[in-house]
Amino acid sequence: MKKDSSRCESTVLVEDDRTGTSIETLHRAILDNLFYIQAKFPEVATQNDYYLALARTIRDRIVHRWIRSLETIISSKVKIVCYLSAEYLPGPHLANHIINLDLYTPVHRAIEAIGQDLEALIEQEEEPGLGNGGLGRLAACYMDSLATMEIPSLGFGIRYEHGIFHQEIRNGEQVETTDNWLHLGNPWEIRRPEVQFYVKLGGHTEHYHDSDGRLRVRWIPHRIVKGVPYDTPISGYKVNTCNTLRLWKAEACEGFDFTAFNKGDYYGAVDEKVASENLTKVLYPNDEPVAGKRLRLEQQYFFVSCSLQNIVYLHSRFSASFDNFHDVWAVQLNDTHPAVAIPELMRLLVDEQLMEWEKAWNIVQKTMAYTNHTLLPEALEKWPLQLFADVLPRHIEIIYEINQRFLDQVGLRYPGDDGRLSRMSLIDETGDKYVRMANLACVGSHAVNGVAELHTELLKQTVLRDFYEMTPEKFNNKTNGVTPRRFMVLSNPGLSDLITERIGDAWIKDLSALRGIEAFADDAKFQEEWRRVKRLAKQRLADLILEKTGIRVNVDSLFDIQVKRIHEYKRQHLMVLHIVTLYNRLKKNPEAEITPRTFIFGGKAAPGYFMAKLIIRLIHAVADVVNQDPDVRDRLKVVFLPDFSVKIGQRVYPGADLSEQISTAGKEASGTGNMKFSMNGALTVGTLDGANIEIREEVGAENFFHFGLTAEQVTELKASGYNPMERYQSNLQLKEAVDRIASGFFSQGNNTLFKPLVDRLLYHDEYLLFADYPSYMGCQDRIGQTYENQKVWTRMSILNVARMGKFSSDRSIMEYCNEIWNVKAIPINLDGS
Ligand code: F58
Repeated sequence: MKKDSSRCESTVLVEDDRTGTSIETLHRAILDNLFYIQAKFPEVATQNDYYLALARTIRDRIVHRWIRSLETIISSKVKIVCYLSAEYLPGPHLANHIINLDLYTPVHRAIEAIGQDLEALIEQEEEPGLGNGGLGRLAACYMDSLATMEIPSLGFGIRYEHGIFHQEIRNGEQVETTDNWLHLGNPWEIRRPEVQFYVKLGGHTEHYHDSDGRLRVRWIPHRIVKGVPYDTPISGYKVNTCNTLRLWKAEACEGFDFTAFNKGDYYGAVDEKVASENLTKVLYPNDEPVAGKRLRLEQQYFFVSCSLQNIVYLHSRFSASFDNFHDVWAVQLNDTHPAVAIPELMRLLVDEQLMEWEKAWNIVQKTMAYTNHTLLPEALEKWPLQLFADVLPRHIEIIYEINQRFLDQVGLRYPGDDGRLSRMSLIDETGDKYVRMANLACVGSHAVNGVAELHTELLKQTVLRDFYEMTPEKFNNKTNGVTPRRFMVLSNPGLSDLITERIGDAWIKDLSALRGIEAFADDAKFQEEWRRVKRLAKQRLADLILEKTGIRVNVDSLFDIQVKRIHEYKRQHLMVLHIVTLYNRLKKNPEAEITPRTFIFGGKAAPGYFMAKLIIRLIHAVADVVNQDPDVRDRLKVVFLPDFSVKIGQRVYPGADLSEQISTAGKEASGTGNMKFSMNGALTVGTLDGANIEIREEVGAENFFHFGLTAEQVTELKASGYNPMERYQSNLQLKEAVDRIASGFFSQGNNTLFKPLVDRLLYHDEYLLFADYPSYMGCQDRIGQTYENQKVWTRMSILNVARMGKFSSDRSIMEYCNEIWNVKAIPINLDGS
């Protein structure tokens, strides 16, 4: 509050236009921003103008918290978490900040008074698609929890100008179009051109002795790129903490190369600018191996170097010496994409701070921790040695030195074990030479974690086995979690209000409190309310489906949903086999008793992943036939929701009855969609894979539809010689489903279109769809029957939500804080004390 000077005699207290939260002040501030920031007046303002004016109004109410949080971090000498991730998928910010500030009602009223609709303005925001899938979304959930739990932290990443491509469907096929998320302006970020770091690339090194006789290394780069940070506030839920997500943009060091310009070579002069800015132009969309992509390596190094230079600069400003660096900074590597942080911090400490190697290495190891997100060997990053050396000539020397010292230790520990030396080396020399990023990350970190119990166990037994045997104390599990703020409060207000009416709102920050609703699992009134809420969410999803696909669905049918990246190991095509099996049953006997179902798919395929794109094609082909066939009588509907995103997810999870989590056991590291569905009252049909196992443990086996081989059985079956053709021959339903696809029935008689997919299954079936098919069908039949009994189903749904406490990202972050980072919360005081 401040005194209104214009009415000084009466000393009336009025709210500040930038911080006040009454309806009147918000109303005034929004119109003010429309006028002064957008330079628009109501008669000509677009919906986007109103969105931007509102976003600025909300941002103003965050800034105080944001600045105080930064001041506190700097002044109070507490340990700070730095989360390094090449990807973030935060979803739209506006509604999240509004609920975090507890301003929903006054903002709603203020917007109403202006004659606008808050939901429509929220919808207007284009989300930053700065990630591919689960890994990027996890980073965003963790940033949310860090802020809500008042942990001083900084997220570092890349400000891609073009995020993940948009997916359009043309004639049943995925077509990629460029994302342009910044085109209407981004009100959340603040560019800080005064903070800039220079990143060297390419060139060579020179070794020399300085005037003190010390051996030094000079890196003479081929080029230098400037990194400029863009800061985005990450507010916590109903706390003063507001952390920073700092994303780096690459720019040319100088606007022009004046030598080239003076020679009249204007285009040559601009070339360098273009080349530099290319570094952060676009997110790599591939789920495929990225080895060989120079620009990708440059991107990784660019953001890592900017971030570490930034940290080192802050350290040098606010700490007396570098000896305690690891007591001030905890750096978490989100997969191996930022693993070049290990040699980079060595370079900064040894080459630039002139620290002794051993001392620097000790600090680096104590600072860094590494999270692994995949067991798929083809997804483990390795860089061709020559490429790596070309881009990072100094880092390859540092890696050699680390490797030599490390392999000496391995040799001492396991004398004569050459196989082990070769497997553990940071350099793969078994054929073409590569730098192995996972090995580097293990060696340079004090902690290595997987993202679900099974995943961590498998890491220890398979891809990282040698490292586990040598340093078991480094290995630990941190089961993933998701934020209940975005995935319950924000996306499912109906369910959240119903829960809060019964047990209060403490669950929003302590998800284990959801247990309180168990008591109402059989309460007829509560059950009825629960079904009403679910039906409304299904209606909202049905509206979205109609808008995006033109397909009308029956909200009383069972909504059976699989949304995630399209990948063979995730087995979207197993769900298709179920659909075709049901279709075949109806074709044989149109009167067959079946539970009406709406099958909903969503997810992007990597542009270069042929088989994933063919799966999308197949889903559309099946949908076209099944949705039109009069024999089906609308009992089955198949829908593909295009361009799946965080925003669409928020509409999908609340509307699901059944969540499909059907990866081949041992392949999905954790999964996080499984958690989002279950928190919103969907029941899961799933394999014993990733976090499914822990979800089942929590909700109770009787409230989870499990099927399929275990990870162990998968390994055994493969070892004993799996023959998919045999399975096909011996199961009539399976054979008929496969034959129907192969025959061209779904592709206007074209029997070659799906041949690659069918042949893959018949002759390889790497992901064991045919082996799991009978058990999946049996399970789905039980699911259909259970759904017929709405009382039983609702009880199971309530119990699923009640028992999801473990899967809040707050729990995961608490474990990271206590067991890896050793950091503590510090509440932020707004009055500066
Ligand atoms: C995912 N990985 C895991 N990678 O597949 C999923 O099980 C897990 O729940 C999630 O991480 C969070 O731990 C994932 O999303 C990527 O998107 C990579 C991005 C870079 C290229 C290779 C894929």
